[in-house]
Amino acid sequence: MSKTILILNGPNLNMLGKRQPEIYGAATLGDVADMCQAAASAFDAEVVMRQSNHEGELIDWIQEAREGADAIVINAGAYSHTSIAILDALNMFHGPVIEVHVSNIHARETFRHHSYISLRANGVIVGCGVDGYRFAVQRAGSLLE
Ligand code: CA2
Repeated sequence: MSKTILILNGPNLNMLGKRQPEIYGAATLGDVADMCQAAASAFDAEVVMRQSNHEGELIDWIQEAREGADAIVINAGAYSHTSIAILDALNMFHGPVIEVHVSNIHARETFRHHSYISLRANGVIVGCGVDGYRFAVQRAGSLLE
């Protein structure tokens, strides 16, 4: 049966491809969705791409994923560094969780070096640009096989 990979994006990631291309590149979130769907098709999975600037909405989607998704790829943006609530929600999800950061958070300000999401993540991909989303989808697919 076909698998569903939920790709969640946190605050400001709707600006991908529209601002600060020197840090985040030129691809939009729509481009990322297309790239990820192409990668997921190789193992008969579909991706569902979501973005929210609101912590509670991200938590609602993670809770819903308990019924509707097999794996989660998440770039929680700045909430990665602050949100115990998103970590708690991810801890209630049973499938693979892969964390992505477009930029290399370890080469940036010290407040970006720690991620609460990493405590739950089965894998973490940082600093690979938007290709990191594709790598994350491929890893989620491998873990689901
Ligand atoms: O590198 C990443 O993917 C981040 O999760 C991006 C977050 C940042 O707070 C994290 O520390 C690292 C910021 C997202 C802002 O996204 C933008 C994209 C394009 C233009 C402006 C902002």
